Amino acid sequence: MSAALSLGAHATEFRSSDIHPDDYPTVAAVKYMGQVLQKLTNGKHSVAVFSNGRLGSEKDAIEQTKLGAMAMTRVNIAPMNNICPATVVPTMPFLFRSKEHLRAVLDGPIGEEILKSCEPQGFIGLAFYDSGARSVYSVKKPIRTLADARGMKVRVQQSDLWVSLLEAMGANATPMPFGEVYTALKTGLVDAAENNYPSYESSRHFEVARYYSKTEHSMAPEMLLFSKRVWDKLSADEQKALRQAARESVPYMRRLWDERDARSLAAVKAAGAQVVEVDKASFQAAMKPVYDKYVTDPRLKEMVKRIQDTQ
Ligand code: BDP
Repeated sequence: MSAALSLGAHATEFRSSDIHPDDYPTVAAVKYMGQVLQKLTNGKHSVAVFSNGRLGSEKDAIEQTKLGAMAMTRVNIAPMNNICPATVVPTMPFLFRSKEHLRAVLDGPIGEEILKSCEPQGFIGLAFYDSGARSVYSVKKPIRTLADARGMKVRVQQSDLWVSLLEAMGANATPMPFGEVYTALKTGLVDAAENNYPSYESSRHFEVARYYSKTEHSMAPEMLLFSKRVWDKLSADEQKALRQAARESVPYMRRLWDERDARSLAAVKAAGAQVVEVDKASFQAAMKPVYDKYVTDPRLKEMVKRIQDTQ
């Protein structure tokens, strides 16, 4: 399969992948982006979203996008951490004070800078999407303090930074693709995982891991990436239309996100999941080694400072 399906004389359909189901805000946002693109290009270009991980894990999708076998992919920022150094910054634990803080930073010059920094690696960063705050959820016992996390086997995304982050909590981090987590929780391969409410709900992880402990340790956002190989073959007008369509999909996604976040929380609670308050300060205090290891480059240090200074 090629990245873009030719639809006659000039029209193309760009293929994009997502591990989430069709009704998830990220999938809906990329579909919306496709509709805007179609309007902007008078029907010449469109987007086909392959949801539910039909085109593979996020790591695979990133590889396919880099090669130009796929035009686009929507992934969490985590699997980009090992590829594009500046992406570690918005992943850092307890960096953002709130959703509003995160949005203000990603909408501004810092967001632009991070998206642009992925270009040398073969990716045109089109947009950031919301992903809420991630918290740890466990099968056997709730986590209330840092001591409770000690020795727990916790699934993390495929990123060295994420391994370090959970190790800083005293846990044993096990990286694996999202699609394998339900079974891993069920069979006891891991004791816990971590995610936002919508993913905890849509993946049905809440059925197995009933204790959702509000660590809110990272607000690692989602990214929409376009293949530079495919991009370089497009005209300046086409590139402009793609950027505009992606930009317009951001507020649309945020509306869906806010709504879904609340709905997912209500749904997991109704299904018997226990949302547990934690001693957040103990977790926050344990994160210094993660900053010491991943934010060493002076430019990244400065970026962290600029984020903290953003109102
Ligand atoms: C979800 C992200 C998705 C990641 C997943 C994960 O939306 O992109 O693949 O977490 O934990 O929140 O792997």
